[in-house]
Amino acid sequence: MKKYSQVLPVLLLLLGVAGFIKRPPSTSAAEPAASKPNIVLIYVDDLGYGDLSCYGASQFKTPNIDRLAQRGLRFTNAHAVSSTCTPSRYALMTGEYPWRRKGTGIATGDATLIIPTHYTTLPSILQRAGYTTGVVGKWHLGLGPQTGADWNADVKPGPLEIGFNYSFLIPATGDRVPCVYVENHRVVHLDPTDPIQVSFKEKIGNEPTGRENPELLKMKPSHGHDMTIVNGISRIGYMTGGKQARWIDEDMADVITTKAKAFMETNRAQPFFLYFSTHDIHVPRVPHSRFAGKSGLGPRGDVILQLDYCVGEITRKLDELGLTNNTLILFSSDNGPVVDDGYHDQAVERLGSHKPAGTLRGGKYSAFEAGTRVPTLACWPGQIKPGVSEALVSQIDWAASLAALTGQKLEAQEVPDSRNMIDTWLGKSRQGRSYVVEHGGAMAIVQGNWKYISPSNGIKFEPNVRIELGNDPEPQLYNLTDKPQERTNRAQENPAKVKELAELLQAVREK
Ligand code: NG6
Ligand code: CA
Repeated sequence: MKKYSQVLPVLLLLLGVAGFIKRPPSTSAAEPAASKPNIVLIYVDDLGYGDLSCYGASQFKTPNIDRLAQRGLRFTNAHAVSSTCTPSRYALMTGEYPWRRKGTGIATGDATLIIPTHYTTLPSILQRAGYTTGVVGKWHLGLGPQTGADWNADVKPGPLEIGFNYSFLIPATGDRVPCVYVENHRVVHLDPTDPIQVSFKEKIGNEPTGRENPELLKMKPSHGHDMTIVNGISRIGYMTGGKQARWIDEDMADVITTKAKAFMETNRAQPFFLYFSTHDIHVPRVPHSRFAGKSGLGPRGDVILQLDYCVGEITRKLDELGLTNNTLILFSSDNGPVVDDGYHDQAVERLGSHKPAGTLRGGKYSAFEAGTRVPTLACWPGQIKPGVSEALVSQIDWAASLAALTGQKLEAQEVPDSRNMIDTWLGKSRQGRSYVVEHGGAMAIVQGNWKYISPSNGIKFEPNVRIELGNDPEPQLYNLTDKPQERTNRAQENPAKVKELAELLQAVREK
């Protein structure tokens, strides 16, 4: 053994001299231009176009996120695939439009895995490229087989069956039971003598609910969210058991950020992909006491500050590990903003002059621009030139773009709606997509300055959340250069454009 260790350095030296020691990837003609930076995707929940100081918010500051914007590329016309969570995330993972597949609407807390396990996914492509892949945070894509997840045994299939090597999950959203973390296949801190049961159909067990025992609540629901009470907050759905495993909302941001940092530390020596999916700024908005009351806008503003802190923790960890220059950070949101999303949390009363959607019309759930146009940043020091990109881009393209970045060839059926736009994401090109499909209640398509929203009989205004949904039985055509935007319907004066965009949308839908 000793002899071997003496010989080894000499051998390595000789090999090195001979040029056999592995070099960083070069871009010479002989070698493909693929590179394998770490990829950290920070995916925020319900963050609106106007919710960050780098996108014009002036009532509070988001310095850590702003720093990503200053050091990277800030997109002004980047879109989530849908204006709600599950369909956007489905598209992000599969590179397939969610409206092509049934069952991809907002998932309940007991939904089974909605991504077929034989699909090629964004994480499985990166695994193919040699990455270790991890998801930490909100999942909301269902867990378990068609017969339903068993929360007291192995909770699978889930992320580990569709391309992740590690997972630490909030199974659905914070406002849905079961209110427990799932690490890889297991509920964390589960006591087998106190098994978990979940129902979204009827009350089970005899625990208090928001409807029956409002006096027990520290935050009352404004609509829905009146079932089992966990940590003083009533949720969507009923659960019993798992008392020891239940999360404390105030600690959630710290818990998942700690897990995310640990994942990066553990995998520092090889390329990793971290999908860090924050619970903030979704309801229930329950900041840690460090942030409570700090924004002046009530809990909604406070959890934006908390989110900003978490982003700072991630970037500080990358600095500490010496990985900053070798890491591509993508930052975006799954859909646009909502102020009252079901709890009396002072979001409406304390909003003041803050504009969660900036100047855009609509919000979460909407086919208007604020539904899907979201803050989006790409930061990779030394590789991405800082600046602003007005290119029309969509998260649907992340799968194929990251495949291209990491040198992975794709078959036609893999991530079928995703296109390689890596040069645009890295700022080498300002050329955007020729069109982007937006999926609110109604379907819409943007091409150049024009936006068409297909006729829809849905309600125009959702009073609970106070959002204009973009539905109209008549076709809508907007010139996006009009100010204010999406106010003047130009369909009647421009029937040719309506026809052209309606046909384009139809062609995409039928593809
Ligand atoms: C809605 C919930 C809302 C939120 C949303 C999903 C009610 C009344 N409203 O049904 O609070 O949970 O679903 O949000 O229950 S998302 O960002 O995950 O899509
Ligand atoms: Ca969301």
